[in-house]
Parts: sequence; C-alpha cells; structure tokens
Amino acid sequence: MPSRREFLRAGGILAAGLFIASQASPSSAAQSGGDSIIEIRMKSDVMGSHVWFDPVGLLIKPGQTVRWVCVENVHTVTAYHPSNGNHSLRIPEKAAPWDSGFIQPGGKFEQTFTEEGVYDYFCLPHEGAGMVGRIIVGKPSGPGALPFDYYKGKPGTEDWLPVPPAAQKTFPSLERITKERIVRIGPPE
Ligand SMILES: [Cu+2]
Repeated sequence: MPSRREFLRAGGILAAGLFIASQASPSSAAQSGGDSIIEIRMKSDVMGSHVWFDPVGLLIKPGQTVRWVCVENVHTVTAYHPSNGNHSLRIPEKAAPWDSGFIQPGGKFEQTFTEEGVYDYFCLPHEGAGMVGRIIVGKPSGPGALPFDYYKGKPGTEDWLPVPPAAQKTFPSLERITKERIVRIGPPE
C-alpha cells in the first residue's frame, strides 16, 4: 500500500498533468498525441514589420481543433481557396473554406479539421510579408501537397492569384512537418 505521502504526491502529479493538458501548449498537446485544442499564436514585432504564425507548421489528427490567438497586431486566418478573394486552392477539395475576419489582440478563432490533407492558410493583411501557415491533418494529400503553380493552364483557374514569393518561402515542407509535428519560426535575429 502506498503511504499517505506517496498517495498525495501522485495526486499532485496528476493535477499538474491535468493543468498542462488544459493549458494545451502546442508542444504538449501535439507531442502527447492528445485530442486537446492546439493553439497557434499570431505574432508581430513592435514595428509590425515582422509578422508570423507560431507555430507555422502543425501535424494534427482528423477531428482535432486548432485555436488561433492574436497576441500582437491585427490578423486574419484565411484558407487558400478561390472563394477567399481568388486565392489558389490549397486545402482539400472536400473541406469548407474559412475566413476569420480581422482579429484584434486578445481575440481568438477556432477551426475543427475533419478532412485529411494539407491546409495552407494566410493572414489577409500580411500575406505579402510571408505570414502564412500550414496544417497537415493525418497524411499529406490534396491541392496543398502540390507545387504552388499546379493549377496553371487548367480551365477555370485563370483568375486565381499566385502565392506571393515571401509566402512560398515561409511554408515548411511537408516532410519537415511530418517529421517534427510542430515547426516554429521566431522573429529575425
Ligand atoms: Cu497578420
């Protein structure tokens, strides 16, 4: 039989574990493979010249929910989809597009992902500055797994906007996200 002290200690560890789960930092949630909500922070330096999603790349399971939290500046979470201002399609064909609208500091936006595949998204005011993110749900597949210009020459895509060069550079590779599960970028040195 465990002593009373050991018993209390085990309870303390359990309580600490529950606390971590409820706080759901991206690393603890994704690495434990749990189904808790995963948080992505929307960041900016003081001048607003550097803006980014943290983490920028995530691997999650079908059915998991991601919550974006605006920390600094004003941002959106907008799917690469023709219904969002003629952006090229870079989410699974069966998935519904989303656009959070502008989110102020302290504001949040949540999205639950059920379809497997790659989801590329951008921040409307900062896409040209390279503020984009990538989520892989299950295994990488769909339009988001294809090269950025995959649609060129296909009928009906004439109006689609190309992904800006700075944004193309920001997306972590599918291989890296699959391997690391969480990919972070910080402010420039
Ligand atoms: Cu932004």
